[in-house]
Amino acid sequence: MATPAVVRRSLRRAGRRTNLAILLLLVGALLSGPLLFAAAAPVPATLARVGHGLAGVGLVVLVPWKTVVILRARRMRAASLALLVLVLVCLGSGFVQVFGGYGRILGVSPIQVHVGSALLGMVLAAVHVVRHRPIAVRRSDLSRRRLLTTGSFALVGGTTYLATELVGRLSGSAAGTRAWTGSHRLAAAEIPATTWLLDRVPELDTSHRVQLPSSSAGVADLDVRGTAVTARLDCTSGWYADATWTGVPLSAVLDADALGRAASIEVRSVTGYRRRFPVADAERLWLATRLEGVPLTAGQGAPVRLMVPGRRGFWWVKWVASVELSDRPSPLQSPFPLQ
Ligand SMILES: Nc1nc2c(c(=O)[nH]1)N[C@H]1C(S)=C(S)[C@@H](COP(=O)(O)O)O[C@H]1N2
Ligand SMILES: [Mo]
Repeated sequence: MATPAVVRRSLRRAGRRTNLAILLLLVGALLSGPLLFAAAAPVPATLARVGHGLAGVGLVVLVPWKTVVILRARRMRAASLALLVLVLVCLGSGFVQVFGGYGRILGVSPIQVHVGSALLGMVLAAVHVVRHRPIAVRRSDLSRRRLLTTGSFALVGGTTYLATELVGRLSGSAAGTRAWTGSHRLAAAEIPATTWLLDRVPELDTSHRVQLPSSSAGVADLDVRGTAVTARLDCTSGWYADATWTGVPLSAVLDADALGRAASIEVRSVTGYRRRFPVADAERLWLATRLEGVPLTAGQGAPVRLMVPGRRGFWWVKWVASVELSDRPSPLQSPFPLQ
């Protein structure tokens, strides 16, 4: 197919504005990615997911223009080449995640490759931007003519995004049945033992007790008192599962007065992994001992884990050691776990 004259002309002018657009799209991707990881509710998740998808598709649309820019350069630094490879790996793994469904190759999921390459690429991109002539932003970039050009790119990007979603649906690929967050569905029985980063599965038995502010709760007791609750566990590694858990809400094991005086609830794992919640969440935080009526396996957090309907998987602290009340507000923590 012959390249239309308007595209050929535009390709010849590839340069500063191409780089500026790529920089903006990368920043957009780096902001929307973590937002998508944090989001659980339909509206924020959809906004973050579509924004992230548009940034990715936008980068793909600009590939011919950036290719012209790269080919024009006299030489390519090793760091720039590494950055190029990382961006391509990042984009590629993103598309594999969307279309491929949940799976692991050699123990790694597409999302792990996606985030890993994004984090490394971020460092190299910063070096790249600093080393090269700064990308000047000109007043003329906002002229009517430029805005028309930018608008046509946005239109092509948006259309390509919609076409990609449509192909995903019509082709019957896994892309068509994703949740708002983009995660793929697994049956309750398929829930994989997952850790955020480096945590190890500890071996605990049912004599384990959960330390509370001024007492402790035995696992057998929690198990007897537990009621069945259906919730969605949606892991940032790209899968979700709707399942029935058996648990006791923290509001039933914490002293109401003490709860009223505290600013947050900190749930800590025997591994040191921890998350802090607002006190108002006490009735929505469950100490769970069973999944689908069966006692938890070690990988699932046995003998007791947190179950948090409405929050992404990394909030569901496994192998709970203690529940503490604190006067530190809950936002005062790393937005994502560190271990
Ligand atoms: N102690 C501890 N709890 C944890 C994690 C962890 O690494 N350590 N990973 C979290 C993440 S990221 C998810 S998605 C869920 C996974 O639960 P599962 O192993 O039952 O699938 O556990 C959460 N609880
Ligand atoms: Mo997760």
